[in-house]
Amino acid sequence: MKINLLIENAKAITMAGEKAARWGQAQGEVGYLEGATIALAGDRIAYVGKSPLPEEFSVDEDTIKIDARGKLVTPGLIDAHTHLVHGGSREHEFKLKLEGVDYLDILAQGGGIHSTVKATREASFEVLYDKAKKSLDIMLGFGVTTVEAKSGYGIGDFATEIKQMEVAKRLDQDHVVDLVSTFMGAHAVPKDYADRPDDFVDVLIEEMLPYVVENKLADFNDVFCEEGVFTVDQSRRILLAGKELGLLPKVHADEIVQLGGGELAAEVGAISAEHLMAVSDQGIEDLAEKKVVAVLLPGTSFNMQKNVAAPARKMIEKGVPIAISTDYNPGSCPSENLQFMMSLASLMLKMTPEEVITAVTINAAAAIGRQEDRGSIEVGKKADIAIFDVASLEYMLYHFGINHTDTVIKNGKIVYRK
Ligand code: IZC
Ligand code: ZN
Repeated sequence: MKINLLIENAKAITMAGEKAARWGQAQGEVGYLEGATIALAGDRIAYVGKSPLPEEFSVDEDTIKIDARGKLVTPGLIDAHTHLVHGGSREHEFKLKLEGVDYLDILAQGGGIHSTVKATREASFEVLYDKAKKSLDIMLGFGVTTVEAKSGYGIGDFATEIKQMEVAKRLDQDHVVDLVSTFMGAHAVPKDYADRPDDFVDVLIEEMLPYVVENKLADFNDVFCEEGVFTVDQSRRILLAGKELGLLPKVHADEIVQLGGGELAAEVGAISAEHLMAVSDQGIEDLAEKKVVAVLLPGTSFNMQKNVAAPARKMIEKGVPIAISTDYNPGSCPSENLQFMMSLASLMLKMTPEEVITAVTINAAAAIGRQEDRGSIEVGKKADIAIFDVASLEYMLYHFGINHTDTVIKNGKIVYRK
């Protein structure tokens, strides 16, 4: 077999093992391989090991060689929760937040998500595409090779919702980063439905969900289950209706107010429950029992400035698999920097660096149903690899706020170099 790219002298965190999310103690057991050779053929990983490359693999003058001595090699990072495609920004809310005005109060007064809905509606396909592409380039630079992208800024205006998903679809084709699409029509109640939200739930279920499925616009269906947004009962209806059509549920659960979103995610068989800053003990028990991946977003906790963080240690103790993502969005977390979120996961959620790297690789893959072909450095998986200019994982998280990326490899090709 011909090798296109050979990484030598690597200190690698392979995450090799079962092709599934890790929980409990296993979340922190990552498996270092020192002095490793990693060989890539086409878009796949062909060999990983400590010995010299076995003879069945051929290396010639076309083979690109990377000497990774002194650097850290990991699977390409995965950002499993973003609101990538949107128009405009919300820096006008920054001052309000510093004055102590609540995120949900801004939303209730018609700002927040509604202001991004307006900006997204007014933006053309091209404008949304260019803006999202810029963000994807930034993410790639941070070592991210797969990104989940939610719609949700069209809400009542279905054409805008579709435009967002079409942009994500096009970017998945055009950009080296892979995109996984989530329909989030239930991100806020449109203003015209403010006094009859159940009618909007009917529209979502009867008109929007079938269209999304027929046109293959998304893999997942997400709901903002939150006080003043969608109730647990409304969320359940929307998630079960989507599931019946083949869209796996995801839930923005117990982000700000404890409504029972964690319990709901487990009940409807969600692939993931996101945020969980206010999750109940019962919610944690239920997520652990069903092995729903908890996608925690410490950048949002940090940016909300309320000194509340998701109870990650309790989740790990109870056996909930944890992923860490950016939540990149124009309101609660305007940052694409997953490496910063990794530091915050240690500093704010008290996760060990090993638990954190699991959370942005194999567990993040599991949160978007891609654990079979990515999230670890193993023979047969996609050749998506990040190389960081750090001697250790501890150093990477400790030296926070900067970009440690040296090289990013996607589908077996070098796509970013410092
Ligand atoms: O635009 O505010 N939490 N949805 C739920 C968001 C944050 C995104 C936003
Ligand atoms: Zn979100």
